[in-house]
Amino acid sequence: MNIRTTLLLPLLLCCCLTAKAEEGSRLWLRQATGAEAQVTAPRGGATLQTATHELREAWKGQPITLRLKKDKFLGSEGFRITPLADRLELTAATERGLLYGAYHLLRLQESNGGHAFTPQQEITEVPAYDLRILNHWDNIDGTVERGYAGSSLWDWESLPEQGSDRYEAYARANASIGINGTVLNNVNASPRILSRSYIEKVKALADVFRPYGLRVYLSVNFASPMALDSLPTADPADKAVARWWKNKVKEIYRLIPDFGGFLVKANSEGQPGPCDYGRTHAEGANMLADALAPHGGIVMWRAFVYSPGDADRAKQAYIEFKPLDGKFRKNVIVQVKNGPVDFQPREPYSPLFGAMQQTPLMAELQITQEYLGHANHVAYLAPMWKEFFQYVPPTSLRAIAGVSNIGNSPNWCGHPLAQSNWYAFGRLAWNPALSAEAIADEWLVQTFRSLERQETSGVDEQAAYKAMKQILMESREAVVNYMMPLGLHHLFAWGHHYGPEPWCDIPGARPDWMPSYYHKADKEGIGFDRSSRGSNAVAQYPDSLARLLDDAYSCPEQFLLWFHHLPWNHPMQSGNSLWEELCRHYSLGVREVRKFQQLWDRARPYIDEERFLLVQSLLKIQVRDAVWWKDACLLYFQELSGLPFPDEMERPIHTLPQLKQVKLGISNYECPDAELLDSQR
Ligand code: BDP
Repeated sequence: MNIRTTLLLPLLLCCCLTAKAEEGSRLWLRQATGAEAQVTAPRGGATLQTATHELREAWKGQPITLRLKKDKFLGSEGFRITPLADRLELTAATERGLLYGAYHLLRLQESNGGHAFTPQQEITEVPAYDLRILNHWDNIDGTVERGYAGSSLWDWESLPEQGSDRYEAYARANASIGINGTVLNNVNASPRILSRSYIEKVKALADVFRPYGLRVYLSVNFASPMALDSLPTADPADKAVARWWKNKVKEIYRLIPDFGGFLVKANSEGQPGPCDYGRTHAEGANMLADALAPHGGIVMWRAFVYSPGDADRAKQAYIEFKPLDGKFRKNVIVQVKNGPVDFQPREPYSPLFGAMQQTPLMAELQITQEYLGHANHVAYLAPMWKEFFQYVPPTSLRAIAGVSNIGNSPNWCGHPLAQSNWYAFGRLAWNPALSAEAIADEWLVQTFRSLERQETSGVDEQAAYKAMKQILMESREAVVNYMMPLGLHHLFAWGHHYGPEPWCDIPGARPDWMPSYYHKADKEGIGFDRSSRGSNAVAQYPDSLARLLDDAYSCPEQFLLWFHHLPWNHPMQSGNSLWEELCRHYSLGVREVRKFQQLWDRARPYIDEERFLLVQSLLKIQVRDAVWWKDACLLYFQELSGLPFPDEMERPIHTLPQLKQVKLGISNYECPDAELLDSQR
């Protein structure tokens, strides 16, 4: 062997072992095509053709027969897979059911390492909710509110004339995980979305999405009649206003016969609404519901309301909406954020769930990581959503919405691992009983399985998957630890909600937008007293839970400072004081992310270099940010507590004055890149 081959050999070996570079655009749908499977299907529409096509292209197992068969149990979207002696039978009552069944089979095949397999038993799947919907906070100027993955997918300028491959790829990805609705535009809605020219653009998208069972919905601005047609009022009790909405709805349905309906943010954060005219949320919602009802459309009316009054912000939605229970039309669903404040890394559930027995409710979850490190930090959110379901039984909900994390970035979500949250949202909306672990397993193998290597069961490779799964499973808790443990919330910097600013105090700004409103830290202690001695928010929860939360010694420690203001020396279950325990959590958060770096490196030989390196570099940012969070919060709180850091705690590497100077000049809430952050430090 000469010197050149000796040098080249490791390089060649390395090239063979490393998977081809991938930018992540294929999401979890990377299966090989050209399988030419034997698929028999009746004649049908575009949805059935899509199902047949997907199976023909990728299914490697025995022949399949697709059958449409009335079946009450399966409803309009369920399916059944029956193994017969010589083939599989996939039955459903509708073409959509068959499409979901086809994707289910392909998912099982991929989970089997991409090898042909035969289900041993009959499989029956029926979605838990009829409405599994993404909310895009996309503006018509192409920006995305709280979006961290580039600009909007919708190129409004070039629609309706021009399409994009991405529109179909988007619909297909959603169908593959059972998402069947999409609200295209921001809840802070421009009235222009209802102008004739925009409805035509929306129609063009609806036409692309339809074969994939994906319906379109729009967010509407309650004052649209005034903005678009100069009506003098938007009062829901005004006949001309109601007529305007009826006509507008007719206009939409003429172009989009299966249009889903409206999502409305009203009288919230400056948006117009019925309360501007002394009417209730129910009166506003019902007026729109009456316009939509003849066409089968629905209204999703958001309960995200709060004003800078005296009442604790966490109590306000309940105070305003509970008295309206039973007053909404049948085709109204009240959409409630999972927690009572606003998508914090950890919140208790919103007490509105369970409080409105006569009103259909849907949960609004946030997939985009507005408060969990944007697209820079890994935070797999399925464990957070499962935590929510522990308190709010899935059966008590009518539907599920998720605020999308999708943009026009090549890998759709910015962070390669953030795709798992889009995926997990869809899977949980279909079946909330699935475990976060099982979803992580499914997603990881479909997303990272080497397409070149045939065998996937090597011991080392399994260890790599285990490492990646550990990152996912521990990531959300790590974020909670380094950002706001023990029930702390809203310590974010003004505006962008990325970095820490527990000291933030902008003269004249709304107090309920300031961190000090939430942490209430002073010389004596820290936390928001929502017990019966404080704002009494606990009383909005069912009695037995309220009693548990009311007592600082029985309140789960993960919610402690959400419900209690406690002295720094309050004894914790661990035997530590509250101050020591806070220090311990912040340090733990930093250590956990450092561990993610090591775990990630284990996956290197088994995944492609492009995604590997991107995640590796993002983890560096995450570690830096975790240290930033820890130092900022602990140095600031230490100034108040006057207590020393526990011996074993890793010492800060910043000073408080340094950190107070960090100002991320983030326009449109884009996350900073490492250089910007560094130059800001
Ligand atoms: C907050 C966001 C804001 C949204 C608002 C909402 O900061 O951008 O408009 O929620 O949900 O989380 O309406």
